[in-house]
Amino acid sequence: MNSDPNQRGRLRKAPENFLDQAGIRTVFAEGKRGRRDFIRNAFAAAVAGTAGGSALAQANPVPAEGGDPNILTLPPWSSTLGKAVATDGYGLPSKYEANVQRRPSPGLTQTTQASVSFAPLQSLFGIVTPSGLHFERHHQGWVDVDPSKHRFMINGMVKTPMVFTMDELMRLPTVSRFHFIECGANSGMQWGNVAVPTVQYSHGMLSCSEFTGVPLITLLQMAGADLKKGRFLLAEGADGSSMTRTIPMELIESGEVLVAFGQNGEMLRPENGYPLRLVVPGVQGVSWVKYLRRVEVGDKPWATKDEAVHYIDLMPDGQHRQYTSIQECKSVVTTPSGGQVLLDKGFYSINGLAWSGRGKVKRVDVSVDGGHNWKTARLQEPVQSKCLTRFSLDWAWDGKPALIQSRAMDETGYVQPTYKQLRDVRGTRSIYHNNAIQTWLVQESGEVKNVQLG
Ligand SMILES: Nc1nc2c(c(=O)[nH]1)N[C@H]1C(S)=C(S)[C@@H](COP(=O)(O)O)O[C@H]1N2
Ligand SMILES: [Mo]
Repeated sequence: MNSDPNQRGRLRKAPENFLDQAGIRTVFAEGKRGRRDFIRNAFAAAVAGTAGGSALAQANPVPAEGGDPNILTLPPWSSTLGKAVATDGYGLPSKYEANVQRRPSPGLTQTTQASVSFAPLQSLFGIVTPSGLHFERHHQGWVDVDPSKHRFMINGMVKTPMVFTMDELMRLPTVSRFHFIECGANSGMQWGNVAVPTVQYSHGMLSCSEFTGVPLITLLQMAGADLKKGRFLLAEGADGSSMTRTIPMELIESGEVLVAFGQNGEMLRPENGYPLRLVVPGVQGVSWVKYLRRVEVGDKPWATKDEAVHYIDLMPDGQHRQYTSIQECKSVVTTPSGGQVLLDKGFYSINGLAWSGRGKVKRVDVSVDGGHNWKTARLQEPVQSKCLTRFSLDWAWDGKPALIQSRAMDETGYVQPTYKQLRDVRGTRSIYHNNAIQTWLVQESGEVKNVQLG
């Protein structure tokens, strides 16, 4: 084992646990160039503090003497009575925001039952995805579960099999935590070098909410689960998809896995699993079983259809990698991004999202020249574990073509790979777990396009 602590951090050995059963965790060496970048980046970060000010000086508001009629004349809403309180009782966004919607991808076959719609990442601020814009992925359509009839059962290697009503569950002590959920197939179309037009379609199977629920370990203890022998848990949903996934017990013992009913301060939305879903922080979306009705404690993985046939990674040697559930460190610039147009030269706040299924985001670097030079971005506080983190960098656009990228690093020292690094290990025939660095080309016209660099 290498004794250089930096080297050790970057070339982390695959931990010998269930999630990495195949023993082929994708780990990327930064190599010598990376180390130099590291030093250069530290320098760039120091400069960015001062350089930021000069970029901002190029921001371009219209001077007040311009006599903008929108400031000189009172609009009707300033000189009339407002509307009475909303009578429908549940607030809606302004009608001027009607184009901010989740959308099914034009490139994917949609049937009424098996479908996906993507969150509009280009339109969101901060880290929370409003519940009505949360991406949706259903293997057999979403269902409208009656909470008074919904039951949650614990069986398998337990002393006392138990069945809970929603009322019984909701009386227990709860926790509320912010976590991202990302479908393992997010960015999947880009394996084949398909230039998906917008960040909504390239990265929008990603959302982040405050989830409220009971730690699953509490419920397992109530049922007297045999945690010595029962090292695995099967989670099952109540919809027609027979969604079943194996969860390793060490994740549950960490206390992070929740049996959740709350999302952003209210009950889960039907599309997101109302009235109960599993929250498995850091793990790909498919394991976050919705309409959760049963968990079973067992002593080996189940190899169900959704972990033996689907959600496996086809490697270059023709073998399949199984149980690669953790969503590795990834980031994407959401502004500017594909389909947007920069109207003028001058100041822009490049910003985007970074996340890691292994903990906190430690740092994000941004490049405007396709990865030759990097500057360290600001991270918006609080930076939370297995949660989206918003980053930003001040930028003055000179009107010339620019290649915008972000590269995230998590607290384990893992660095988000380039497409070349990713393909060297994973080949080109995968569907899942594409966490490569995204590139947006800003053209002289100001139009922003998705391009793929090695
Ligand atoms: N019961 C059930 N749970 C499910 C699914 C499903 O179809 N049925 N889809 C899974 C997949 S593939 C993903 S990515 C996430 C999506 O969660 P969301 O629709 O709340 O975004 O739910 C998972 N849980
Ligand atoms: Mo998924």
